[in-house]
Amino acid sequence: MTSISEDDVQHYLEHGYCILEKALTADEVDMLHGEADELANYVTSEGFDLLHDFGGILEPLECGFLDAPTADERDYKTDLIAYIKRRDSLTPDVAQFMTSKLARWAGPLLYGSVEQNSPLYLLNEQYIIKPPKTKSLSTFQWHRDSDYYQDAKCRKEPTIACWIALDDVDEHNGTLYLGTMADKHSEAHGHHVVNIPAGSIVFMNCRLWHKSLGNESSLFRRAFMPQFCKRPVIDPDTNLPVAMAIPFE
Ligand SMILES: O=C(O)CCC(=O)C(=O)O
Repeated sequence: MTSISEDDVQHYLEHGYCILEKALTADEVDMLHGEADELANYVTSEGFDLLHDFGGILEPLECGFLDAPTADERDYKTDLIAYIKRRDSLTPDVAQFMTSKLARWAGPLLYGSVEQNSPLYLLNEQYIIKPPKTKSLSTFQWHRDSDYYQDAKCRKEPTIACWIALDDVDEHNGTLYLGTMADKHSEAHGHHVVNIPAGSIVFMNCRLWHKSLGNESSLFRRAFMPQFCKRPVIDPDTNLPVAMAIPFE
């Protein structure tokens, strides 16, 4: 299995990102690619427009595909066993992939050390799907993931996004541009254009400026992006986790 090296950790600390090319097996890519299509087909068949109604973002456990949680799945946002039960009812083996492999790559990067990788919590998981021929509609402007939080304390909490390409990506079909960790974004700082095959992962610090292009190709572009944190990120208004807080290790 691919592992995180000291060089990967150093690159992540210095640049706010690192890329593991072809980290997933073909079966893992097929599994996630299939789940992305199943969810996209579901919302479309229910009369929704993927971009207009969902901004191209589908959260597997929240997009309406699953029925309400059963009694023993009710705590699925904070309890690992309940989460796995609910996750497996959608696609068996995705939870296993995330707990056994993905978390082992994300942990050392989030902690900045190949020695330390826990505690680790799953914060969120989402598919980002760009339909064909949506060049001007499926762009993401320059942003940092931490900016999505209203609360200043939440914004300071270090989190890591694991952006997994499920199709080969390039400038034609809506790839990522990776900027810097500077306080303010400036085109003058330069950017890295991500050109990677399906099954590769871009790990991003929540303070990294990034954007993505629209998809001008004739095929769908799919990515799967779980995010991890060191401790639950709590909404001060509700005293509940902002999304999920599932202890993985
Ligand atoms: O998948 C993409 O095109 C970009 C996603 C992104 O930047 C994000 O969700 O923060």
